[in-house]
Amino acid sequence: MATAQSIILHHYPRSPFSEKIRLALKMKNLAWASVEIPSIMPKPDLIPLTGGYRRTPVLQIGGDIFCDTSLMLIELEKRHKISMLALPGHEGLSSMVGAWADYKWFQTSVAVIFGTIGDQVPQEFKDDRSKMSGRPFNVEAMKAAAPFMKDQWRAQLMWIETRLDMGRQAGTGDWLVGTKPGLVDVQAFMNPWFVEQNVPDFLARCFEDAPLTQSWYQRLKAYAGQEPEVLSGAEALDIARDSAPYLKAASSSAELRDIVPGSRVAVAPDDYGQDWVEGDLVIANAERIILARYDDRVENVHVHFPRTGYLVRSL
Ligand SMILES: N[C@@H](CCC(=O)N[C@@H](CS)C(=O)NCC(=O)O)C(=O)O
Repeated sequence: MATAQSIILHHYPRSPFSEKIRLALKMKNLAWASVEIPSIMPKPDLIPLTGGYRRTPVLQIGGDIFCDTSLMLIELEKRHKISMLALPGHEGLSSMVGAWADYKWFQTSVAVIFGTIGDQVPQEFKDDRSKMSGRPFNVEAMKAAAPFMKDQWRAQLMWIETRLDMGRQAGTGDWLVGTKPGLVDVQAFMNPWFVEQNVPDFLARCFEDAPLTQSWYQRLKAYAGQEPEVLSGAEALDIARDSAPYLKAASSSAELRDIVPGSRVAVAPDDYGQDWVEGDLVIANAERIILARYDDRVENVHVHFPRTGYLVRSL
């Protein structure tokens, strides 16, 4: 039975960013609960938790809501040290690799996938993504760009192959950093997974030139982990309502900006889906910003955002 301490992931099966977190949960062998959310708006059981953030996934632990996979990985490591993924050599580097995988490489994956199977995408999905990005979801343009994007995609996959090859030659292990898999591997896993789900032949073709990456990918995919407990959106909202956010001392002492605990601020992603979440500042530092929010359905919650990739403004 899920409780205020449970890890609750709000996600949908085909979401690549969610797969990153599902992989980390499997590698850490953690118990978790799963709430399936829609892949397009509206998301009536998610928005009361986040205050407007609509991206996927969202992680909930009681009355604490974590937006963005980069922060979720940090939080899971903080709360559950075993099995450790923030291994020596992975700190900092995993965020750098994540920033590449989440933006540049991910955009290339999107172009390859929708340039190949764009005709099969339902109109509602295209309309939703056009609205979210502010750009038309143009299948014809994506089809025309697909051959160029496939070159770009494979070139990035080959960075992984190079890294693994160097490790093998130096005898330092067959993971991206050393002899055990950690956060850097988790960050790099998402794009091959996303491509495999949608254009498996293309991934297989790329693996012909990247046998070490294929083996690395299969070893990561083999983690079984625990079956999640399935929760409804309403059950997750009840858990948020019945639990208090984790108590933390308010602080913004290291801020570059004039924002102090208790002041009204708004936060939004800096790329697309720029829905501003408003709240009272609890903590702001170089790693994260925490907003206290009240919503009739969930009462008091704390919403956590990473600083990188998120805009903050005073209200
Ligand atoms: N920086 C975010 C990106 C998340 C993201 O873009 N997720 C995609 C799906 S995998 C998304 O939100 N799509 C729109 C949606 O699901 O509503 C993160 O790391 O969590």
